[in-house]
Amino acid sequence: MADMLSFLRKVWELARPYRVRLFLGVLAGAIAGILEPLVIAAFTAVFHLIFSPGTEPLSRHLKNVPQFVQDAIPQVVWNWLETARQALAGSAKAHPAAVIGLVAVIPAVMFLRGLFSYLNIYFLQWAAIRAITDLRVRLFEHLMNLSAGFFNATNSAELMSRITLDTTNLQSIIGNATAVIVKDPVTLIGLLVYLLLKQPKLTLISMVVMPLCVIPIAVYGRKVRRSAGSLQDHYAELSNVMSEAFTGNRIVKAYNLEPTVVERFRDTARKLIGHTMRIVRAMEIPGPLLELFGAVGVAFVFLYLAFAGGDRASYSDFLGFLLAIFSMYRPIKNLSRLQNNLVQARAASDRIFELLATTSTIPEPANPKPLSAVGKDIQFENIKFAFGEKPVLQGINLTVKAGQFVALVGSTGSGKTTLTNLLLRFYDPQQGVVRIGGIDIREVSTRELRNQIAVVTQETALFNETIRRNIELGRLGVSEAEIIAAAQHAHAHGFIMEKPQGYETVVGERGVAVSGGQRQRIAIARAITRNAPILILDEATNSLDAESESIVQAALEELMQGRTTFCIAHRLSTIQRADVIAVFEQGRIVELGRHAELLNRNGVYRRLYEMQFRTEPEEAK
Ligand code: DUT
Ligand code: MG
Repeated sequence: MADMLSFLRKVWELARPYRVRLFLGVLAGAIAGILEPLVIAAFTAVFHLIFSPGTEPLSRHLKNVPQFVQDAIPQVVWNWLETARQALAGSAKAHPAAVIGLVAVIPAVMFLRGLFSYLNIYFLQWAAIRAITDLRVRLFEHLMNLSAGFFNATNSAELMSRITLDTTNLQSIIGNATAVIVKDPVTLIGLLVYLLLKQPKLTLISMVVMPLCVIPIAVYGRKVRRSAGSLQDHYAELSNVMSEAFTGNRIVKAYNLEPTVVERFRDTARKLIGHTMRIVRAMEIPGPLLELFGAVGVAFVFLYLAFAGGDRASYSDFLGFLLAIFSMYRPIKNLSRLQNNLVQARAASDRIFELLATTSTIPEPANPKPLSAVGKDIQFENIKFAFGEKPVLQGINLTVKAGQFVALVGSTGSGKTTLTNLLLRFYDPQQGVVRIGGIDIREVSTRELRNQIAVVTQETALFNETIRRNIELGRLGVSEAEIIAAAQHAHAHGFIMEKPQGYETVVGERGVAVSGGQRQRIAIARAITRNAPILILDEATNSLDAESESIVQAALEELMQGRTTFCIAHRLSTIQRADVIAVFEQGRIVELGRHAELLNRNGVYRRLYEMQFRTEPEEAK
């Protein structure tokens, strides 16, 4: 109960900016709820007037219409009703207008009820979709500010399902539930008051079995709670299967994995069946049960009338009574579903708020220091870093002078990329400090820090936009001339111009409209536009042919002028002129020095170098 309250409070926080419409929706719901018994009252009054107009005074006919409504009836209408009554008592044809007007009361009240029901839903959904959109944006924004470590550990398809599915669920449930929360209790209370005023004894008799209704509602509520949570999980899993299958579709095809993937999809999709059906049962069983209980109640009333006799109500009274009893079903049914709806909404919202509560493992400093890396040395001091239990870097000490060209070499998995990730502050080391110009990078805002760095990585990520835009993303607002200059330096201008759409070519999802090497050159152009004092090249010339490589290499060297550059390369030929070469082995720097020194040392570097020297000619054969 307490957590339900805190859930409702969170929902209220979301809806608060839209409280005016929310209030209008609630008001319309209350009016629609009050109109419900009035529809019945009008119906029975008309019924009574038509079937037994007699000579009784008008007030007798209107006895089912609540007193406050009667008081509100203006004199004109009153006179007109009286005319209608007399017309019906004599010959209806004498005053057709009055009679038609009288009968028209029923659709008129119905119209009002329908109108307010519509406004009720309309306004509430109006507020709900806006509140949920805010939540969705907030969630996305929050996720975008989480650390690289978070994205490593979390499945992207699952995140997408949270932002789309869970919030959509929350929206439809909140919209529906708020409509039920207001309108149906008002309807129910209105009807009950009406019944108790008119037929207290019969009403109580018909209600004898009502307490039993609580049982199915309570029993099914609990089941829904469990299934709703699992359902969300399975949907997330389903999007995961899909995203893997779609992004990896070439591998799927090449290895004939279609049946395997389809099988996995089928299994996951089938897991949804059980939980969905449980929710269907929970939603649909209480309704008919309630109707059954209601019918039993009405049967009791008939038994009472048959055996106890007493004051048998007139037809129209009894008709009104039955109508009111049956009108109570729908709101009761809705209220019994409301519980299930709220439970489902909570399952969805728990997951959303859980994500919103995730804090970044890369805390921003409260008073960030300004940073300009131009002309500043970079120091790694006694760095120790591990992914969970797995130690990746140990005892790293490395000082890089401003403008130096540092090469990081070493076997795969030795921690080269990780070291540059520490400089970018994708992670914080467990021990040790990274300094730029003597300032601990943890004291600088990550935004400012990353503004100082341009990166070309192993996986050259392009966005599914035009080539121009992809280059421009290096530094937003960069001029057309700079974009072209950057492309020329990256040896990309030529192939870009050969494309029919030139710079307007959309690279396609994951850059499939351009080749691997072209993609890499666009990424280099992007790094060039960034014009940052620190450069990280992680296998930047990885997928270039020998000719382009030498040209891009020349471009990169031009780019490296005056910038501090970290260059990770497997092909040692590209880094021979580095100011410092750091040789990594199992997370440690085992050798440090210039090319010639390291060769003379006869150590790891020499071994790596000779291996390449020996194998390269063989490959060429
Ligand atoms: N590692 C993880 N989780 C990650 C990234 C890496 O556990 O998110 C591990 C794998 C590896 C070690 O850290 O054993 C170092 O990885 P890094 O990417 O730094 O290796 P590298 O030197 O850049 O290897 P490569 O030359 O293959 O790029
Ligand atoms: Mg790497």
